[in-house]
Amino acid sequence: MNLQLNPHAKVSGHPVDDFLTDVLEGLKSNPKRLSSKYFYDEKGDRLFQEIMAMPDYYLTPCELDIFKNKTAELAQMIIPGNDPFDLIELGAGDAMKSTFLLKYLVEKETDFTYMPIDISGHILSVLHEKLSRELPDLKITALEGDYFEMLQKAASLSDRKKVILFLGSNIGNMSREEAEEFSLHLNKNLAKGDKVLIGFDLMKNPQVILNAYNDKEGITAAFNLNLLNRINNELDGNFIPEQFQHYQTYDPVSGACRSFLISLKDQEVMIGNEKILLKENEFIDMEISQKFSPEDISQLGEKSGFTMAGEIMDSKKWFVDTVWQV
Ligand code: AVJ
Repeated sequence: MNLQLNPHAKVSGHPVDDFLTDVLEGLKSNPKRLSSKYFYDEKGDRLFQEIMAMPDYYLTPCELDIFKNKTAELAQMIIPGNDPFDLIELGAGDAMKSTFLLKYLVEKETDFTYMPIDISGHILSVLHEKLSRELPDLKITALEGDYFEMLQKAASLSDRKKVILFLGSNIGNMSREEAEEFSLHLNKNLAKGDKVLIGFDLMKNPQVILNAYNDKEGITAAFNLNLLNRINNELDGNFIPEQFQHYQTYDPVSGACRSFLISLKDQEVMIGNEKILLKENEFIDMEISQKFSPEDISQLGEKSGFTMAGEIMDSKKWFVDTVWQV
C-alpha cells in the first residue's frame, strides 16, 4: 500500500529513486500525469505560501476563522475525556491554524503533548523554536517523517489517547480511492476513543472554487510549472516550462477541481536517458483538489469505521472541520 498520499508526507526509502520512478511512470502513462505530492520543494513551499496569501484562495482564511473564532467549541469536540492525550498533527508545517488551539488548551491547563509530524525537518525546528517561545508550557515532541511511520512511533512513545489533526483539505489531493485507503489505515492505526479532526473544503459556487485555483497573477500556474523545474534540477530533465500552459477546471457534478499542464507544441523531453514525447495540446494531469458534499464526508467516515463526533464550519459555511471517533 502506498502511504505517501500527501504532499507533505515523507518519501521513504530512496527519495530520489521514488521520485524518478513516479515521474517516469506518470509520463509514460496515457494520459500523462505527475503527482502534486512533489510540488513542495523549497520553491514550491514558497509558492504555496504565496497562494495562501492570495485574496481568492479562501481555504486558509476559512479554516483560520474556525481555529481563531470557534476555538472553545473545537476544543470541546476533540478533547478525549479527562485523560492526558497526544495531539498529533499530520503535515504540521508552520502550524499557523493549530497554534490558536494549542494556546487555548495550554491556557485551560489541559494535559496533552503536541506532536507535529512533517517531512521537513527544517520546518519542524522552526516550529519547535516558535512554539517554545510563544507557549513555554507546551509539551512538544516533533516527529520528522512519513505519516504512518511516525504515527506508529507516536504510539510506541506513549499509550495515551490520541487526537489526530489533518487540516487544510489536504485530503482533497487524494483520489476518492486514496482518501478511503488513507482513512481506513488511519482508523486501523488508532484505538477506541481516539479522534481525528479532518479539514474538508466544501462544494460551493463553482466560480468561487475555480477562482481560487485560477489566479490571474499566475501563482498557481507557477506552482504547477515548478514541478517541471524540479524534475530538471533533481532528475536531470530538460523541460522548457515556457512551452507548457496551466489549465484549471472545476466540475460541479463530481466536485473535482483539477489542474493540467498543456503542451504548446510537439516536443521531446529528456529525463536522464529517458525520452518523453509530447504532442501539441497533449495534457499532463497534475493535481486534484477535491471538493466535498456533506454526504461525501459522512460516507467516507462510515466506510472507514469511524463514528461522527462533531463538525464546525466557518461563518461562510465554505469549509468544515469534521471530528471522527474510533
Ligand atoms: C495544500 C492541498 C490544500 O489543493 O487547495 C493550492 C494545494 N494547489 N492551490 C489545495 C493547492 C493549488 C492545496 N492543498
